Amino acid sequence: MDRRTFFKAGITTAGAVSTGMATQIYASEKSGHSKTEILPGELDDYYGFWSGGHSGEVRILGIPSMRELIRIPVFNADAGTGWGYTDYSKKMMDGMISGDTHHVHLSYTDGTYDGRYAYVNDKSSGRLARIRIATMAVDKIISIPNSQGTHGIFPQRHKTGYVFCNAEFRTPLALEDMDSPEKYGALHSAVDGETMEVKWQVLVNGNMDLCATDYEDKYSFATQYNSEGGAFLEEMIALDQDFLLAFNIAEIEKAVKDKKIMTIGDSKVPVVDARAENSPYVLRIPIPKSPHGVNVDPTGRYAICAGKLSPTCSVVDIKLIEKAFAGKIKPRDCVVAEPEIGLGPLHTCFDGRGNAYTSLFIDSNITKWNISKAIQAFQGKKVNPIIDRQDVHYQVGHTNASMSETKDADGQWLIALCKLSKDRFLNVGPLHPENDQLIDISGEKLKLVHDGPTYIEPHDCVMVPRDMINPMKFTDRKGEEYEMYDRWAKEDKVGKLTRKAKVVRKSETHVRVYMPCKAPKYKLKEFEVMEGDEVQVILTNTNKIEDLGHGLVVSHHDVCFTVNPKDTKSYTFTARKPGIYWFYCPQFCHALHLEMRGRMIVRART
Ligand code: CUK
Ligand code: CUA
Repeated sequence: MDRRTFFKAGITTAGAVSTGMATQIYASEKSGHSKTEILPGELDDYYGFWSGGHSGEVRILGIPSMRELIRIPVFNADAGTGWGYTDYSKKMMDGMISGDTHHVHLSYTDGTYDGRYAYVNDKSSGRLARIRIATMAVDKIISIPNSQGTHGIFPQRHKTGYVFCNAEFRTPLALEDMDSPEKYGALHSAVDGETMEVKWQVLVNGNMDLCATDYEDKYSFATQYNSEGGAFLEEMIALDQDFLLAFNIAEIEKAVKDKKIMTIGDSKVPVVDARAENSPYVLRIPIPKSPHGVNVDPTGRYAICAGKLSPTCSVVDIKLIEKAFAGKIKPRDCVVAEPEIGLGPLHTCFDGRGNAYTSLFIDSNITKWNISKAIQAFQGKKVNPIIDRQDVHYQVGHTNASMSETKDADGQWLIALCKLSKDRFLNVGPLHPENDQLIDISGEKLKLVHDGPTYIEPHDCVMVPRDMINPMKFTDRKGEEYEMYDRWAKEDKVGKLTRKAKVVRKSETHVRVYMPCKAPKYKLKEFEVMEGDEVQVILTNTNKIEDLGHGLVVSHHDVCFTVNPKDTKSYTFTARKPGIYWFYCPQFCHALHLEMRGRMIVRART
C-alpha cells in the first residue's frame, strides 16, 4: 500500500476510496513544454549529488528541474532526522558535528558509476564519509591520519578500489618541527573504498588541492599550489610555477610491500616518502602558478589543470607520463596544450564530444573550448580552440556536466555553481543564497536555462541518469548499526526488536527502553525511569508502508529523531528532574498523529 492510500483508508469510510495506480512520467518522455519544466507528477531525468560545503551535508537534486529532493546529513547534526544525535551517528562522528563537504564522487565499475556508494570529504576535520546509495544514508566515516584540510578526493575508475584523498594543508611531521614550516609536509592517502581503511599514504612537500584518477588505475593526480612551502599568502604565490603531481600507484604499492616506508606519529598507516627531487613515486609536472582543478576527460587521455592565477588550462597527455617517469622525456613535455581560456580558471568538465568547459571565477563565465584544437594551436597551427562563452551570475567555482566524470559523458546538462548570487533572487538579508545555474550544452552554443538558489555552499556536484540510482523503499537493515541493535536485543531477550516493548534496567543509572511503534501508537503507553538515569530509547517503526515515518520527541529532553518504516534507531539522553514528560511522534503519520504519544514518568531518587 502506498502512503496516500493508507492515509485515505485511515480517514474515510470504507468503500469510498479509490486506489488508482500512480503513473510516473519522466521528463525525457514528454513533449510540448520546455525541456527544464517538470510538471506536477513528472519525474526528473537525472539525480544530482551536491556537496553542501560548510553546511556539512550532501543534497540530492532532480535535474533538469533543479528541485532539491532530499538532504543527507553527513558531517552535521540534523534535528529533522536525528543524525548527529542518535547513538550510532554520534559514535561515527566522534564528537565533531560540523564539517565542510566539497567533493562528492560515486563509486565506479569499468569507468562509469555502479550506483553503490557516494564518497564525500570533510575538509574541516580531515575525514572521509561514505553514503550507501541504497539507503541514501552515511554508513561509514573515517579520519585520515596526519592530514589537515582533506580536500580533493577521487575514486579509482575500474571498480570500487581506492579513494584518494589530498591533504591541502602542510603540517609538521613531528612536534619539534612546529616552528619550521619549511619542514612541513602533506599526505596523499589511499582509502580502500570497500573497507574504508586507509591503506597507505604518500608524503610530499607542497600543498595538494584537487584530485583525479586516470581510467587505467595507473595514476592518481593532485594539483599542487604553494610548492614554495610558504606559511603566509605572499610566500604561497611567490613563484610563477607550480605542479601537477602524478602518483605512480604500482611503484608506491611495491614500496609498501617491500616495507620501504615510514610512519608518522601514532598512526600505523605506511607512509611512502616521495619528497626527493626525482622520486619514482611521483612525477612533478610543471604548470603555471597556483593551479586549482584537475579533471580527466572521458576518453581517459588528458588531465586538464585549471590555472586559477594563470589564465590558462594545461592539458597533460596521460600516455606520456610513463616516458617521463622513465626519464625519456622531461616532465614538462607531458603538457601538450596550454590554451588561454580567461581569468580565474577553476574547474573543467566535458561533453563527450571532445569539448571542455572551464569555469572562470574572475570573468564569471563558462568557456567552451575544443581539446584537439588546443593541441593543434600548441603545435603552432593557427586555430582558435575557444567555441563559446556563457556569462554566469556570479563568480563561478565548480562546473560539472552530466556524466562528465565517466567514460559515458553525455553532453546534456552543465551546472555552474556560482559563489555569489547578489541580485538574482529576492533579497533575504546579508546572507545570500548561492546560485546553481543550469546550462543546456546539447547544442553548439551554451544556453542558460535556470537559476537555482542553494543554501551555503555547494562546491561540486555530479549528475547521474536516474536508472543508475536505485534506492530501496525500506532498509535491509545491513551493516554495523543493525548488528549493534541485534546484539542488544539478544542481550535483553526482547527477541526481534520489532515485536516487543520492554523496559530493561541495565544498571543503577542506565535504562534501555525498547519501543516498537505503528501508526498511530507507541507500544508503550508510558515508561518509568529515575531522575538522572541515562535513558536509551530503541525505537522501531513496524509499519510496512512506504514513506510512513515516525519519530520520537521527549518533551524538555532535547530528544528528536525520525525512524523510517521497518527501521530502528536508538537515542540516549539523561532524565531530568522528577515529573511527567509527554513523548510524541513528530512526523505527521496518521489522522491520529497528534494522539500518537505517551508519558515518561521520572521518579525522584530516594
Ligand atoms: S574546490 Cu570549491 S570551487 Cu573545494 Cu573543489 Cu574549487
Ligand atoms: Cu507517528 Cu506521527
